Amino acid sequence: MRVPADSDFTSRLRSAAVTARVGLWLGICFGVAFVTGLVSHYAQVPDQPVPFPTSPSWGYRVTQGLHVTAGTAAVPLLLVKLWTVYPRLFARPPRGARRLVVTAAERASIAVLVAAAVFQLATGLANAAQWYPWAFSFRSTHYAVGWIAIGALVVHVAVKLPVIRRALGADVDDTSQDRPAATEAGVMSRRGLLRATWLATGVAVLATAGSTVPFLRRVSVLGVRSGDGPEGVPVNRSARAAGVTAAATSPAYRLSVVYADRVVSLSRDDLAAMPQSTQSLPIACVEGWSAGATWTGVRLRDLLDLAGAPAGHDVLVVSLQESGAFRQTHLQSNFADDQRTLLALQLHGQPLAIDHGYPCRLIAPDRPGVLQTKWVHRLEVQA
Ligand SMILES: Nc1nc2c(c(=O)[nH]1)N[C@H]1C(S)=C(S)[C@@H](COP(=O)(O)O)O[C@H]1N2
Ligand SMILES: [Mo]
Repeated sequence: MRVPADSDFTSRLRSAAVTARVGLWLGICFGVAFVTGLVSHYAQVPDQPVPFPTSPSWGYRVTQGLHVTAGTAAVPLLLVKLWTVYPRLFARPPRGARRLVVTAAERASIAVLVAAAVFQLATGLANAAQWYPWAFSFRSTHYAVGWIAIGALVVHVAVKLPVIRRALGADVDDTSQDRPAATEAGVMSRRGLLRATWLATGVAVLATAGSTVPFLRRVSVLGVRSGDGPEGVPVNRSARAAGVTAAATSPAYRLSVVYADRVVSLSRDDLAAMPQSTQSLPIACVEGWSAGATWTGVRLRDLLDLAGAPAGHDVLVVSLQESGAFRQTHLQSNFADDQRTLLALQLHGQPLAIDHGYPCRLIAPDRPGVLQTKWVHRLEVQA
């Protein structure tokens, strides 16, 4: 088999005019995904120099919905963009040592960009589909590679800025920046290709956005877990998967609230006998789905008061679950002291289903779903 040469690619569709237009939207998607990704990462850092805010309660729902939607939209854009530029892979290396070094450096930076971009979209999509075919920690790896991708993107845009500006400033059918080999009309017009690209992007967005935008739910064929679960709220990990069914339904269940050497022990009936508060707070999973819900239960602050804990302390929230990354979470003091933060006993006016965290679960405003601990067993006020 013969390796193709740059001159084998003759379609005028593979032009900077198309690449720059698709690239602009791809850059916007990566920018949005990067910024919202930083937010999501920071929200999950236990020790926050600047406390993550508890308001608006739907903030994380919006930023994480945007994150997953922007990543999904980037998939068709990246595919089209790579298609328009890949003949360059087969371009002959230039003559002369200096130009060779410059070209090699440019190629290497593009290799890093493409590898990082493909890695981010592939791992992000797999995560949104709750498929973890790898051994590394998703969050720290996706975060680290996010920096590499955005760094390589900034370098790439800076290097290509003259070409991008000329391409975006001229008509889409302008051929002044085309490769010399691109001399033939493509299978469709450039406008047609762009329209098809925007359409594919729109379909990708609609197919996933319904996991977080309720009225799109019916069109979101690819949306994961959009509404199946007791009370119409999706379930991420079931009680059976977490191995807590027996402990959660046992009459011996007690909640312990621990502050210094004080321990307060409460049954579910004790919790139900305390003053109850009802709050509308969404569950917003890092995987992109979210759902608004109405919770009723005991204010976390009231429980901390029972143990004599003053305001301003972080709380370790420990579940009945014996293993797994989310068996316990760190609740920052501003969340612990917020009047809307509950140890919920009910969802939509019904006793919590076991898959939603019976006997009781944490629900706090503007908090990533992964930290809304279910089947709570102990609250340990930190020193
Ligand atoms: N103990 C425990 N709590 C947990 C989890 C878990 O695995 N174990 N999963 C979390 C995740 S990832 C999400 S998105 C929410 C989902 O809550 P739901 O299943 O009630 O919708 O629960 C959180 N609470
Ligand atoms: Mo989640």
